Amino acid sequence: MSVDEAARKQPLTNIGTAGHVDHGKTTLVESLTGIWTAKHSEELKRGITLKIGYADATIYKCPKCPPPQAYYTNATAPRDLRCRYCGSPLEFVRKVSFVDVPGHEMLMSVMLSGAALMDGALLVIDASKKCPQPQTLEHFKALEIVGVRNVIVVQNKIDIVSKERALEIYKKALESNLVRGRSIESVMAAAVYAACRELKLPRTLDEIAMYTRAGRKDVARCYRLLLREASIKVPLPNAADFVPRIGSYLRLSGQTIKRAIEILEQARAAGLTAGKDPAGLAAAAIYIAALQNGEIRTQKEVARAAKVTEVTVRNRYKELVKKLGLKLPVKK
Ligand SMILES: Nc1nc2c(ncn2[C@@H]2O[C@H](COP(=O)(O)OP(=O)(O)OP(=O)(O)O)[C@@H](O)[C@H]2O)c(=O)[nH]1
Ligand SMILES: [Mg+2]
Ligand SMILES: [Zn+2]
Repeated sequence: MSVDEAARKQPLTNIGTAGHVDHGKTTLVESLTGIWTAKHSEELKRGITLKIGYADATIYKCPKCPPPQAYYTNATAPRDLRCRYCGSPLEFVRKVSFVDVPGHEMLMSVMLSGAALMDGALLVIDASKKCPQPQTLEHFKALEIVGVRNVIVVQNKIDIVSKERALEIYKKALESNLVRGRSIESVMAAAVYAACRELKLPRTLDEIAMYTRAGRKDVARCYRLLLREASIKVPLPNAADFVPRIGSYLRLSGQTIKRAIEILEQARAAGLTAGKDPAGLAAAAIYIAALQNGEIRTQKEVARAAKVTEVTVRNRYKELVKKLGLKLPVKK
């Protein structure tokens, strides 16, 4: 590497975070850099940021695609550094450092010392809360006073604005006496699952059950009751809806994601998908597509990304390969 090139690969810009406590600043930095900046034991225990955190990210750009899809970071780009949409090799843009500050009102002084280092900032706003929250305003003013002029407002948690819908479904469950004799948690989880299904958000029952003390079985039972007793209608889940999320978690190329959707389409036409868990099917299709495109991921990795068991991936995979007569590269 030449001296010029080495210098170019150093981060020259500090991008800060700002915004009310718990709105998702550290989470945003993690999704851009792959690094969870809150490392102190007290922070991990309490789940809030107490000190300034740092993480670097490299920004890449596809020379052919239009923005914003042209942009990637080292944490979001496919491993082969080719564009997910068109396959072009990505070009290095620059390296930046993120300066992640706490949002808690007691820690305003820490936020201010962080702000002194910022060239620009991301003001994070939680879409599910009323806006503006006190520290949203306070941080915004602080940035202004310190002279940070380049501020981008980022709205996140847009995936949970359907909370209202989940509550409505829960209310319906209450009215139809469904809650009697059942844990409130499993009924609530079933309502959240129903809301996700309505909105076509690919979340599995297992994923949702994970957040409750109720088991998957309980939640599943409540969900079925909910559909029947409270006559809630939800569209059937589609395996293809799960593919982009699993694929991006595994950092697969766009080509592989496209291929996986093709395989699922073939499977559907051949009548192999009815009654099968869509996340498991999507995982198997991704596993096959990745093998075919030489982007090897293990069954374990794929199972983890899809939040299904390895046995499910293996069974669905064997079935798809056999019944669709798919060709796989021979192991060397
Ligand atoms: N559903 C959902 N949850 C999110 C999102 N972003 C963050 N969260 C959750 O919100 C909570 C707080 O996230 P953090 O990233 O710790 O928030 P923060 O702004 O860094 O908090 P402080 O540093 O303590 O001010 C965590 O439980 C996150 O998992 C999102 O886009 N959607
Ligand atoms: Mg934080
Ligand atoms: Zn591209």
